[in-house]
Amino acid sequence: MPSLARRLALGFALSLSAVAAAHAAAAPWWKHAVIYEIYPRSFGDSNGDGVGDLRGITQHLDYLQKLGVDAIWIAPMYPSPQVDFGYDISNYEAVDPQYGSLADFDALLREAGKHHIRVILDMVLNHTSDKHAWFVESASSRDNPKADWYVWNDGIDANAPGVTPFQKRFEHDGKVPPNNWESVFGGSAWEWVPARRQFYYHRFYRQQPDLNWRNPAVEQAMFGAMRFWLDRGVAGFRLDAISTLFEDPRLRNDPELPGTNAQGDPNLQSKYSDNLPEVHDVIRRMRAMVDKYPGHRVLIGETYTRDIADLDKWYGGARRDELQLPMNMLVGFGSHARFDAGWFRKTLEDSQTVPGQPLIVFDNHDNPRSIDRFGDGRHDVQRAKAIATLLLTSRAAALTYYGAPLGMTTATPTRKEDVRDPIGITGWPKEKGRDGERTPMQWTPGPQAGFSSNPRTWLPVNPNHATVNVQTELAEPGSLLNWYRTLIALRRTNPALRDGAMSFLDRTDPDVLVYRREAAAPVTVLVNFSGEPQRIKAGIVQGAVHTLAATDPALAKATTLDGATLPPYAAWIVTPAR
Ligand SMILES: *[C@@H]1O[C@H](CO)[C@@H](O)[C@H](O)[C@H]1NC(C)=O
Ligand SMILES: CC(=O)N[C@H]1CO[C@H](CO)[C@@H](O)[C@@H]1O
Repeated sequence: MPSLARRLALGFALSLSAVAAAHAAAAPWWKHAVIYEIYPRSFGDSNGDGVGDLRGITQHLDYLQKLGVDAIWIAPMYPSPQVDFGYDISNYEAVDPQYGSLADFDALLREAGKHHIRVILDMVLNHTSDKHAWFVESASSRDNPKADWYVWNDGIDANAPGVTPFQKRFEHDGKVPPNNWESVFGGSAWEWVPARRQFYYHRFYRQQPDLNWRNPAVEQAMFGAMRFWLDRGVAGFRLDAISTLFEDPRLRNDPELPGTNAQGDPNLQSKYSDNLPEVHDVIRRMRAMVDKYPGHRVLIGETYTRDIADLDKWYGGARRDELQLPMNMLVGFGSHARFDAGWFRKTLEDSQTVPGQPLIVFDNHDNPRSIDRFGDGRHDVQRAKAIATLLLTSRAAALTYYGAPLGMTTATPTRKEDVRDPIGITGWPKEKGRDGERTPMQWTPGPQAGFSSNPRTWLPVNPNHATVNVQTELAEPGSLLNWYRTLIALRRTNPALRDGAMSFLDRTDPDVLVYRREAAAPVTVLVNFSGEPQRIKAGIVQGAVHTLAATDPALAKATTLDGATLPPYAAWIVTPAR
């Protein structure tokens, strides 16, 4: 029979764990999530046409569950003329027939639920396709019901003072575009429509007219499209190009910078066409709309920002009433990003200063794969393990991209005739496009890497699938894929890795990054970025340690850090031995 003191202590311990359980139940799922981006053309081809589809995703849910992902984000699979591979949408409330049907989508959602995987959709708000019924109507005259749904402008007289030679290149009927704004994909951002004798604005391709978000009807229509998918059960949205929703109402010229871009146009600073404050009002209303749904639906933003202070705004600052997870693109894509302990110490430490949960990103469908950006050509897989360690043991939600956990590499086309990405066709050879990071998923060493039964896949399968593939790597204990699985399993269960504050130890070491995640049983993460001889400094973790994970199995035998050496590029995760 336990003593009174013991019973009290027991009761106290019980109520503490009840509090912890209640807290865990209250913590929204996305806070600790591993989110996996799927490029639907390239993940799994169920019908043998050489292009991936929704059923191809459903067929591979077992793998995603085994990897440990909490949610998949599917890049646009809506009907689209595919001028920009799905980022030009002609109907927001349907599935493109080449990817399947709405019934296939509902089946995917259902099956994903059985695998404890949530589904997040891409929402492209900056523009529609020029084939969308809204634009067709808007472009037909100046006085139709949707006349004001896009950004229309009369242009200015071609001989007006201040008109630049660049503007003159786009003259129609004596009129030129109202300013010097450029399309991201080359040329003027203004396109002439004879039926209206006006220009419309398009930040991206001319087939992607920008919506006029100053018109409340546009917001209502877009929110309606989002509700269409929320009602079906999606867990949230990744908002594409969110910083570009609004343009300067006075349409001032963007300042010119020296030199020209890949398309041969003058370099500009997007001062008046990007990051305008009005976008935050829309996001606050969107968040309120999404919050009406149960189950912690999430808004994730594609937020390329200059610095961490800029990122703060996307959370809604201290109010935190905008995006739950604006992407931190600075750690992985900052202009000085390199495989260097000092770089990651600085940017990961910065990442901890935002008002909400950070979301770290190293890979996506728009950039060469991180294994190539951070590799040196000889230790790429070792370095990729170091990057995976930072991604999955930082205090952050983690975003990964199909193929990254395998170490799939960027396979950029070498001949112009092989390019599929329009930006690579117009920008060749300076800009070769984004096909390299979009090649078919590598499932097996067999034909077409198990992606498709069709030898003609929409992009060629990377020949390295002979060794870089799911089947082979699952069977190899030391593979990159199994390192991802180890880390994901660890971050799911370890309280320090889930919620512990992140503090950086030994802030001056140029080669070794060491940080601690605080908790009753803290976790220390050490990553060796170098080949320079140097030992772990004494006293970083005192006393005996227990290894939670290590890229080099020999490290797991060590019982103390004192005197231990990390092999080149090794990662070691320890906790005090009990
Ligand atoms: C990091 O790796 C190098 C070998 O490349 C080794 O000489 C050095 O001692 C290691 N650093 C630590 C702190 O273990
Ligand atoms: C930042 C950015 O370019 N985001 C997206 C907005 O739309 C274009 C054109 O469709 C996409 O290619 C981009 O990914």
